Amino acid sequence: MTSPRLITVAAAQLGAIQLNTLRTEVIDRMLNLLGQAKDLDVRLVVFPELALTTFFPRHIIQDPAEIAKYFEESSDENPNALLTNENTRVLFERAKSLGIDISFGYGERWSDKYGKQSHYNTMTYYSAKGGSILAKYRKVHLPGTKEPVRKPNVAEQLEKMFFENGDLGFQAFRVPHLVDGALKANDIDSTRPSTDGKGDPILGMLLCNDRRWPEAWRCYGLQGAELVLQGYNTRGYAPQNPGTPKAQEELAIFHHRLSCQAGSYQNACFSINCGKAGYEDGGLLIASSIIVAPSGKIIAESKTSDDELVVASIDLAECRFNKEGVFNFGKHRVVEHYGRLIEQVGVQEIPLLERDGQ
Ligand code: ING
Repeated sequence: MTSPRLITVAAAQLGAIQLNTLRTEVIDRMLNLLGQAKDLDVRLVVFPELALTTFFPRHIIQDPAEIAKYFEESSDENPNALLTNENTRVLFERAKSLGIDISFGYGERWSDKYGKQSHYNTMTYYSAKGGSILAKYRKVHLPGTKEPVRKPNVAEQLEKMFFENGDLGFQAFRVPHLVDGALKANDIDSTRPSTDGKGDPILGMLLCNDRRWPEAWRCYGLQGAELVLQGYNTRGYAPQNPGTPKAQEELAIFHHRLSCQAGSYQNACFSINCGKAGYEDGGLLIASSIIVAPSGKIIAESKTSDDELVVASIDLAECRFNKEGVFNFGKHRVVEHYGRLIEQVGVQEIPLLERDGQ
């Protein structure tokens, strides 16, 4: 018998943001979506990857002052500067006053204690009740090229130029105040055989390209994740790719759904997958923000390519069925045969066959 762990959640899809769109304008749009969420009793709102700006890695930008415009500062001395930064503080203040947890992606410029600066494609999780940032994720799987391709009819994807690889791994975290009756550490006693699935919800974060990699989902699955939050900016068309614009967009949406549905199913978790959509600086981004159940089924999906709140009431207890069944990792994983997964990076084709008759 599992008691319900109910929570109403939302993906706050954003329509396009142009290069010259002011941060204040974007944040007003985000506040508007938060207001809509409040009216629907939503407790957690997820915004896209790089939610505050255009998807700037499609541009070749080399002037450091220009690059700086797309990043939020934080440092070893002030790791939670995001809470008080001029640009972003209003988002957190509103989330707190509405009692809604928020998670969103942003460009992070981090200064370590020696003053060395690093740039990351980052996602934050803010707890409204606690009034604090609970977790930070830095994108691990950066797609694209480190150098611009600089060819006519080639859409640039320069995340490897703008960002360093995330250095925080896939660390799941528990979020208090989201479900009623969650067990706490000091509730453990010998009469209770297992607290699995009974504590505060276990969450993880992914950014865009990460969702295509089963290893990333599995790292969260192995920590008991019940809900994965994922923000994306996925182009629907690139002139260098095969197929008509329409066929390319359909395929991009197919791969997006396939990845999110497989990740959720194979790790028996819900996922909230939130995109930036529409024509941004002339490039098409797919919409299809989706909330996925542990069955792998899509339970809510955006209908437009604009700012749109996609809402679902979910019961995290539904994760138990597959976590205790087909994907009970403790019972069914066979790790002695998985060594290759971490010993090897690229493909090593097996040997060629001998020619016939020799
Ligand atoms: N963007 C893309 C994404 O994974 C991409 C890049 C598109 C990679 C299509 C592979 C195929 O959706 C981001 N922002 O990671």
